[in-house]
Amino acid sequence: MIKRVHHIGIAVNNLTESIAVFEKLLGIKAEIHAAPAQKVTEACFKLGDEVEIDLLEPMGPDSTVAKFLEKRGEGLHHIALETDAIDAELTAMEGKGIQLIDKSGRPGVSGQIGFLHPKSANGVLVELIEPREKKEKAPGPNAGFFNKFITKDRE
Ligand code: CMX
Repeated sequence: MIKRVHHIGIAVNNLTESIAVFEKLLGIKAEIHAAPAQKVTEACFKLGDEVEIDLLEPMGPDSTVAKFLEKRGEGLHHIALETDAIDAELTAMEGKGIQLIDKSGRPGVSGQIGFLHPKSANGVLVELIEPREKKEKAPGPNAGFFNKFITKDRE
């Protein structure tokens, strides 16, 4: 089951410059993680307990994010949706005719991740994520802002 929007990924050319922009915009500090398996450095802004905004800077020219920046410039790169069973969710998506990039979950910064092809989601790259730390606590101050875009009875 898709539970909520986990994070929004934004591709940037210069992480240091973009961190300054988003710190001003959001009024919070970023946590910085290297994600060599995804070939990106990420700056994560945690909005309450609910949603993260992740800035992504490619580690080198062979990164998929570098290719994206070259072709389309800075901007929205992907939306990550949380599930509690990544492999089952990917299999279910494939069964519904959605084109997968990853057939099963692989390790990401915050948990197991798998991508759906943007061709199957109106041009938006969708990541599924099964977080390492599962959140069962009460909603934070931003609860409901992004989640209103998710249909509650989706499976
Ligand atoms: N959002 C929307 N469309 C995208 C896209 C994105 N992020 N990335 C590529 N595309 C589009 C391209 O514009 C292109 O469209 P057209 O055919 O209309 O020109 C099409 O997808 C194919 O793109 P491409 O440049 O030829 O690149 P590839 O086919 O080699 O790869 C994709 C595209 C999506 C399969 C690849 O980027 C991928 O596997 N992405 C998932 C992994 C990833 O992006 N990891 C970084 C995130 C790190 C993290 O947060 O952990």
